[in-house]
Amino acid sequence: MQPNPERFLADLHTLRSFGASGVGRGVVRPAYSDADMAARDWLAARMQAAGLDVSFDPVGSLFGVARGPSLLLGSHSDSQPEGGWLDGALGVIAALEIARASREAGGPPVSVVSFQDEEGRFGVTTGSSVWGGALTLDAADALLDRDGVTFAEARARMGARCGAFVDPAQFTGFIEMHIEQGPTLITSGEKAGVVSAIVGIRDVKITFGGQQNHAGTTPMGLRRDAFQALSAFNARINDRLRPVVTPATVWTIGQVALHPNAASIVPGRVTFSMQWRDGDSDRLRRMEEVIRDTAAEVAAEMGLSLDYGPMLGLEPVAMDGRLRAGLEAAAEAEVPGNWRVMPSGALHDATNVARLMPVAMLFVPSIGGISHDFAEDTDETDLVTGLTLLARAVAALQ
Ligand code: HGY
Ligand code: MN
Ligand code: MN
Repeated sequence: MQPNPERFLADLHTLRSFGASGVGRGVVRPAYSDADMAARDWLAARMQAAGLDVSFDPVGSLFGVARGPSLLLGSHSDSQPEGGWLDGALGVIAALEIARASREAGGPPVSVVSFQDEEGRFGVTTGSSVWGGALTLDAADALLDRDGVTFAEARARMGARCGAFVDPAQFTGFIEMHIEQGPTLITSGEKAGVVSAIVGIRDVKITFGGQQNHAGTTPMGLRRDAFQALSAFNARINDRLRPVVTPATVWTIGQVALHPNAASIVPGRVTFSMQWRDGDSDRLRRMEEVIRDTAAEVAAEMGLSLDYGPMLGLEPVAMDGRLRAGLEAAAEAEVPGNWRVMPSGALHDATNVARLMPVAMLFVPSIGGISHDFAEDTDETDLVTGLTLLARAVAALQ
């Protein structure tokens, strides 16, 4: 099988044009946006031209299926609100190119997927969570984005495109190629990472309710200020998580809505996201205890109400031994001594697909270790090395 680097890079750049931010190679292509749906329609046409049987499932995940039992390759084509051109897109276009190259070579059959809402406009890897069974469609439909739009309303935008769920039994395994999105490979100078396991995640919305009031007349001692509560909570959890975590554990308050968000008003309410990730489910649980206890303590001390929303979560997942060994052998053949086995700190659709079939993942370096930012990039030579490595692995694994 001979993947075509020019055709691969040309398609990757065309996909980038859907929702191009105008800043570097950035994209703004959140799930179900006009840019996302236009990109999916273009991808569907490319899959059809590659001889694949194309369909959208009920949530808008796009499948191009080869005849007979096949390996499934792919990732996602939606982006963060400010995203890069490669996060997800790389895995989808590499899959498309390998499916084409494989067909031209007379086999093995390779199928392609672009999952919907991996970036969690509504949840955490929503499209593959539904396909994999971690989330029911009814539960997904009730999820809200940050503007209060439901998942049901958003997926209705895909209209008549959507059909039935694709039967996972026809796939022998799933391999997702992705940029690393962190500093490890770019720092070591290695060209590939074969993933050992993907971390687990917990994600919850917390609300402190205080008393909105006049910022000039309300004495400091009488305030019930929601921002002060968030500030105290953040300082305390950073302190209290220290005995529980390892250097690999991460936590983030990334989204904050302060009400009414005005300079002369003591804020009456704050709702914020609290997310934490680790490779050990028990540590995730112990972190949750610290987070819940600290939120309750701050609310009680400062006289605020506390609402602890529903928690979304995915468990850590180990990669399949056979598929991983296939990637490792291909890595050693393509870039001898210049690759490593490593965990993934980012979430990926592979986590959910692991409930259905064996999964594995391949990383290529990220320049500056930057992702979820318009500045995300990878040297195109490294992209092609990853493509070639993946094609070698796929040919050997069938
Ligand atoms: O947040 C993540 O890890 C992924 O990019 N969805
Ligand atoms: Mn991704
Ligand atoms: Mn991402």
